[in-house]
Amino acid sequence: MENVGVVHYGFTPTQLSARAAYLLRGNDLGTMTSAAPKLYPHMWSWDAAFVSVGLAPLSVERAVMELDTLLSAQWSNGMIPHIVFANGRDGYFPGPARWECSKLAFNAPRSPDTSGITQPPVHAIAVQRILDHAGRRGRTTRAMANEFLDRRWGDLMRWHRWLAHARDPKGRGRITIYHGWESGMDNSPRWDEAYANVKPGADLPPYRRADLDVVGDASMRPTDLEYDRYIWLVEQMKRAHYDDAVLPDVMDFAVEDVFVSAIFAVACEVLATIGEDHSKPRSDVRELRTWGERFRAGVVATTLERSGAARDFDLKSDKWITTETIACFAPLLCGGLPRERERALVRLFEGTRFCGHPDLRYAVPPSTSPISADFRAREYWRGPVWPVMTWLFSWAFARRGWPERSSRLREEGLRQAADGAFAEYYEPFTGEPLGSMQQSWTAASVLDWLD
Ligand code: 9WN
Repeated sequence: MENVGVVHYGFTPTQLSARAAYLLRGNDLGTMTSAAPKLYPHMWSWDAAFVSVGLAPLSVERAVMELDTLLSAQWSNGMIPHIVFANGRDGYFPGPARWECSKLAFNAPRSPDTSGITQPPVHAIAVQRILDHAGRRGRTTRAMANEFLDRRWGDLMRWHRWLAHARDPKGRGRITIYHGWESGMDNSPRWDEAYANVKPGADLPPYRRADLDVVGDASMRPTDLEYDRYIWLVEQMKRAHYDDAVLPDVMDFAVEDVFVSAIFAVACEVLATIGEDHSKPRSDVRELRTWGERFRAGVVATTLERSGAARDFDLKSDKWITTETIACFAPLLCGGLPRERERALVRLFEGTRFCGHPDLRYAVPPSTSPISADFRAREYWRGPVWPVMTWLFSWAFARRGWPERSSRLREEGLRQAADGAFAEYYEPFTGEPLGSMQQSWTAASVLDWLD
């Protein structure tokens, strides 16, 4: 496939990491980094964790501050909200006035303002990176990082406990999400069937999208119908006062998200190891290991016998959701598959349906398989490549003991990033940067890769 109109500047690694660092400084609002300067002028939960990974090589102190800001907004039930709103900043919808959490939710903090849903639990990965970097620094930095861990250990445990209980009340080893935004992959084809049952009522209060003011090309973003559904679900939650105990009965959307569950499984393992290394209570470490095992088994139980591909489960229609998206590879993050099945899944990842598709500009996983009928090359989570997902798999593969696979993703991810745009996502065939430019987590991924 020809690359028409795409300029690749080809920055050197040194130039690229300097630009990435400069970008994060530019997006720094003081004690939080905005997910992107225009489209997302606030702090997002999983973005903040990835951003801390990128900040850690620059300044362990600043990386700690990022997580401190996020954890200061934790709800009293343990939930880390998906957005922490920057004071007095406008330009994103739905903003605090629409969520109304501090007014409606008894678990929400009075301040800062937050959204009322959550996002994937990647935070333990950031804590691990912070501690690793601190270990290579002087005594003061090490002491500061240890003090951070002591201060926040209880909060991290409450976060994991909330996920394991409130979001898996039946102990199935899979996290239930009540909004597609909670998956972080908002309009992935994974959610199409479940969203078909979300029928916005006539009493959906009017609203105006802000995202299209920033991203001029509407074909790169979710559709208006999708937005109506997103906002309708927020309305349902508000009417339930964001009460964990009520959501299962009132929400039109409830799915077990296999990708979030795999992230949770591995995050529990990572946190347990941190706990062991830093003499945290044995009972906490035991609990984390038990959750890690439960969720790994929960992920494995979703997989197809022949390909090893993982599936989500729609709790409303009581059906498995089978789509060809990056979420199929959830078990590669947390492990646990029988050997043959895992081999098949790695083949799927590296083969022509995903990273090995002959027309891909870079051999990195697209959000949806180009071979799938659901594939849309420019549309958000329906096809484009998301650099931060490439980073997550390269991190996981290194952890799984697959250094070559990990470096291949890193190299390809860096080749893509050499355009210096730090885009939110990329067109898989042409490499055209799409969505928001100067996206913080893209810069953070590059900083970690180049460290
Ligand atoms: C809704 C911030 C976030 C990411 C998500 C991504 C996108 C928000 C939006 O941006 O979602 O949460 O308004 O589209 O899908 O993964 O955390 O970067």
